[in-house]
Amino acid sequence: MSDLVPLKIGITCYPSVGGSGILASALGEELAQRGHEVHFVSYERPFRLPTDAPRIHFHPVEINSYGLFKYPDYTLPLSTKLAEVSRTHGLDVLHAHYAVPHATAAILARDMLPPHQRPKVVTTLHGTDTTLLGRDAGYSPAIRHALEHADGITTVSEFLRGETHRLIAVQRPIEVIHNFFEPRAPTRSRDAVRQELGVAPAETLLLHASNLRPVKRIDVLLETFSRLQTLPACKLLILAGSEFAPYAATVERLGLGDRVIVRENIIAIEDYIQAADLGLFTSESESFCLSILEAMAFGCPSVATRVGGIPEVVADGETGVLVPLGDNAGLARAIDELVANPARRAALGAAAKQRAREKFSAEVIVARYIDFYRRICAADPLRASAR
Ligand code: GMT
Repeated sequence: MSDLVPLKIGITCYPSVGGSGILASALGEELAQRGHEVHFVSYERPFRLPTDAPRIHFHPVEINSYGLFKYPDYTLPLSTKLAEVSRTHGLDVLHAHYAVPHATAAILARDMLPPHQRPKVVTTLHGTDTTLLGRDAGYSPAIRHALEHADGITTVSEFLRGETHRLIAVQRPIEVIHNFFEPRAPTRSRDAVRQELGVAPAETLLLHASNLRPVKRIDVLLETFSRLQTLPACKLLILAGSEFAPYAATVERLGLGDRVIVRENIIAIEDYIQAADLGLFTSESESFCLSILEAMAFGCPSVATRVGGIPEVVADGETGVLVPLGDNAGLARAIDELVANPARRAALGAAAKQRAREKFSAEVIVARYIDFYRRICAADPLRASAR
């Protein structure tokens, strides 16, 4: 198949707020902008997907819960829908983002079809599918089976490739294709957003963005913020991908009520990221940490725990500061030093923005995915000649 022939790509992912769904939506949008035909299949439309972009289609999965089922099943209706969309639109590739249940549903869909109608299945592992579910005896064998039967496997970091081989014992080659972030233009000015947040020009605004899952260690985030020497000059903005209410008591106990600002389920994240001066991320495990890259793209450096794939995103000491997991005093010290030294913060931020553009832009990363798709498709003469 010539490199000039546009590809027809199906993408299945979680449509909700979370790194894998955000990346999958952005990838589909970029592929369509490059002339490829993109079909999203999920139980809801991915929340960041534009509604009117050309060559982007959405196919909802209908889930029927029968009285016999104690839990509604998603994997089988998803696999059936993926097979139907593949057959109807002649898909070249089915790209599953996050192994559970998307990787299994994708190979099931492919195997339902006659050989000449079968798309190639690519699975991208994003993090907790390996680092959490890969340790779960109820999931690991099924994930391994789905990966062994995929036509291509990618992970979003070198760290995650290593963990996938170690925890899931996959014998197949795994390609590392890092995440990307292409910032949209903010809809409001930095000053207007800081005014909305009640942040004075002289104050330093710290930023944390995540879905608040336990692995993010929001307890450490709040405890670190509370022990800052520079606390009177700081505020903390939390862009929460889920309800923050479970942490409200901790905020009160630490006496942070007037310094912690929360915004839940924000779609226009760029408005708020541009308003921040410093990121703070305290995860105990992260395969990549898209939120750090989003901040870097706006020249906002981060202080973060040195875990997982984060050292592949942040050049420690050059575009941010990494601190060993468990050294909460070290996190607070690093924040204090950067709050007290705006010139160093600005230098880190400028380098962070350049690194985001040079290593993690859509231009660099989307080309990697397209090249990977074409190599996978070329490996199947039957499929290549069928078009
Ligand atoms: O736990 C989350 O952050 C959500 C999760 C997901 O899959 O939606 O994020 C994972 O995928 C992101 C996109 O590839 C990565 O940036 C995150 O580091 C990763 N999360 C973890 O590894 C904990």
